[in-house]
Amino acid sequence: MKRSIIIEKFKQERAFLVGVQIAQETDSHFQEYMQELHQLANTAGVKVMDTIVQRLDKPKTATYVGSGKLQQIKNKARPKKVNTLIFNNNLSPSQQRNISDVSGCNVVDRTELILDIFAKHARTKQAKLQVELAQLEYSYTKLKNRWKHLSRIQGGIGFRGPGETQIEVDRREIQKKTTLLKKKLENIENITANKRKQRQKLTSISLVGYTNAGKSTLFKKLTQQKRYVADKLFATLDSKTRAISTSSEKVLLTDTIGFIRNLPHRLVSSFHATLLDVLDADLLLHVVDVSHPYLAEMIEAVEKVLQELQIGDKNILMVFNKCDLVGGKHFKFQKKELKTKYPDSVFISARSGQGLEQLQQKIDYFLEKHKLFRELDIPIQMQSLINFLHEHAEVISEKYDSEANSMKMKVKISRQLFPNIKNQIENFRLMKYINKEE
Ligand SMILES: Nc1nc2c(ncn2[C@@H]2O[C@H](COP(=O)(O)OP(=O)(O)OP(=O)(O)O)[C@@H](O)[C@H]2O)c(=O)[nH]1
Ligand SMILES: [Mg+2]
Repeated sequence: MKRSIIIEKFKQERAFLVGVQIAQETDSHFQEYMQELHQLANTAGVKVMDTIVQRLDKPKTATYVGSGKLQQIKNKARPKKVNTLIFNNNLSPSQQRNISDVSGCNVVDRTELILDIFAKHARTKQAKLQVELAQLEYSYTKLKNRWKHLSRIQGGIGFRGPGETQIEVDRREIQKKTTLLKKKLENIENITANKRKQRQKLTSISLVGYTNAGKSTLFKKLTQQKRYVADKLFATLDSKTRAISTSSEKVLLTDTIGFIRNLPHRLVSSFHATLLDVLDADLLLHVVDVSHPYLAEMIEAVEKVLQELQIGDKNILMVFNKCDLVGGKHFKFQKKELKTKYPDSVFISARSGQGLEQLQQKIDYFLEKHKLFRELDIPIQMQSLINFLHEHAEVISEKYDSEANSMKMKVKISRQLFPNIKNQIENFRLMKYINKEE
């Protein structure tokens, strides 16, 4: 008995991918989207037994695919021992229930599949809470009328992970739980915000981009740090920050979660805390897989999330990655077009190292452009601040003023650093003045 339960648990889920190609969608675009769904299913550990597609003017309201097609799916599923149907779009609760009733299979939509991957890949407490919140938010909107369906099908994609125990409680319970989770996340956010504040003294750069673009590979190359890299979607959920040295100063580099097309707006907000690192950065490196046939769409998806986070106007450097995979006349033409559209872009291969020097030069150039020339008069007692400036700014000249007992320094310093330094000096002077008065 016990053994059979264990076997059941480790038995791989077998699924059909189901897609509706609507009238205005081209074949190649549809196929690419289905391929991405296939990759998502693989990442979730599901064995894809077949892909079933139907052309329609628009999806059917009741069952998404036509009723004849659904019967066909049912007939095919049984002999292949398929227990799950994964759809290329998001489904309404009633569609999900109807399809499940007819087919007898577990029905999963694209967002649920993505959330399942999130649940599997979440490592830190914060990421786990964020996934749980995202699952709750998504199930909340879909919960109505799902009881029958849920009581019959247990486990499987969409019901795994931290969210599963909450699925069967009622809406109010879910709301209560959501509020609690948000509070817990807020607490963690406060702690990370404090850490961030401490780090704020340094200029920071964040890697953003579509999932699988090569952000972690580039992070690894630039920091020489170990980082999980995989040909999987959403390999990275937790952000990671490390210091790197540029030609003139130390800066912080952060690797972040990847983005994907058509994610419900609310899910982005569940990952707000993780994305704060992105919000905070002085420069974003937008990593793009240049070998992807629909890279313009990937770029657009990332830009859309950045806009949702209201950081569309940040300094962004486009980094076209995986150049080792492309070549020939067509690429030459494409490169020219991209260069015209994004004059501030670099072409690299994070894997082979090609173009990394040019990327570093661009980063240096950006940092230089955003520096200020300032003259500072620093009380000699603030030796640690003087040392700090030697490490993190370019000291052009320094002269000891014996009368004022201070160091007169001419520095070239980053815009981020300067207000903090100025404050420190002013506070020191103020405290000295107050102490004197007393
Ligand atoms: N050929 C080639 N493959 C690359 C290059 N950079 C990354 N890859 C591969 O692309 C896949 C994804 O790389 P990651 O660095 O994990 O991508 P990511 O953007 O961090 O992905 P997520 O964390 O899932 O969002 C891996 O199989 C890498 O080995 C490159 O320059 N050339
Ligand atoms: Mg990654």
